[in-house]
Amino acid sequence: MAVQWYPGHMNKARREIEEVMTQVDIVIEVLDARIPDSSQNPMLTTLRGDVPVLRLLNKKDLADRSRLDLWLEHWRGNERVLAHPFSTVDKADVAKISQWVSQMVPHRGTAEKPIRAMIAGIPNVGKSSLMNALLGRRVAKVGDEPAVTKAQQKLKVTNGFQILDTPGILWPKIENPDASYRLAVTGAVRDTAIDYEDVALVGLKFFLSDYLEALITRYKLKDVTADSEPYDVLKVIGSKRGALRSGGKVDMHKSAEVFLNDVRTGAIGPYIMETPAMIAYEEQLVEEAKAAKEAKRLAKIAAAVPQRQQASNRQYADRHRNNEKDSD
Ligand SMILES: Nc1nc2c(ncn2[C@@H]2O[C@H](COP(=O)(O)OP(=O)(O)OP(=O)(O)O)[C@@H](O)[C@H]2O)c(=O)[nH]1
Ligand SMILES: [Mg+2]
Repeated sequence: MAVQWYPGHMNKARREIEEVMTQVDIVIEVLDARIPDSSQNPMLTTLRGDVPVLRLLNKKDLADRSRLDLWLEHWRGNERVLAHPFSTVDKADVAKISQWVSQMVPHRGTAEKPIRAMIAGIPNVGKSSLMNALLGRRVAKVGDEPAVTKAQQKLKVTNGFQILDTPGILWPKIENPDASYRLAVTGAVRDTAIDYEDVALVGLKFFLSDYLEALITRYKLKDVTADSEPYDVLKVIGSKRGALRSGGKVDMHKSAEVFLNDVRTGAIGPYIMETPAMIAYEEQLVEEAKAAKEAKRLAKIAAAVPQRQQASNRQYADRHRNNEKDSD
């Protein structure tokens, strides 16, 4: 699946972040609480070096609290990582940020030595909403468009706490195809090459296995179990919600739109698409696939050696014959 991040974009973002990292004391990494792993940027950890990170699991209003706790537990113990469930519309959460950053950067926080923070995250996680909420005014445009790059300036949150005026926009994980689908289901990445209907079917398969009751309740489904075919269920949802073509047949594309819209706005109920155990398993599969590919490449080289040897033997024999002819 092609999530549209071009090498040029990545290199530019990487250079910018590398440069900025020398001027900041803490990174505020905004994640989508519904995909705590897939909404991370794999490069950020490397670029960050020793700079501590405050991970805000944003959109907690859409997330399932019990799975959120698994992630908090998973990250606990890393002294350079502090993670909290978060919502940019929860005033109490926004008010706690100063305290959280002070906890991570205790040696700064005065007017002379303010804590300098950078907000970073993949598209659509809520970086602009966070900046606006922190400053109590509209400094960044909320929506789908990436921020316009301009000269970096610091904005004052309090006397001892500053944030950079442009958040670092990073690319999501794209190595794992399952992660790409989850980014598409939650709406973190909208313009993908994959078919809308496919995204809806992946989402539906997930709700059937992990949140069956919520799904049944939302659409008043009958005779649907975890083993039901997602395609059949999507058809039922479409017919119930009036996603019909002229003639009364279910329009599967419209059904997919209806369903995905419900998933993205949280109308089915709070959910989280990944757990630490599941990610560990997927990472293992990705590693195995990489290892298998490498083994295949090496086998091909090994197989090519005898061929090369044979070819050089033939060349040698030909040369030998020609030499014999010449000396005749
Ligand atoms: N449900 C919910 N939605 C939120 C929350 N915070 C932000 N959003 C929504 O998420 C969407 C994206 O928010 P932005 O602040 O524009 O995200 P961004 O990270 O700046 O996006 P880019 O500039 O594209 O990188 C908007 O529709 C926000 O209203 C939250 O806590 N809960
Ligand atoms: Mg933004």
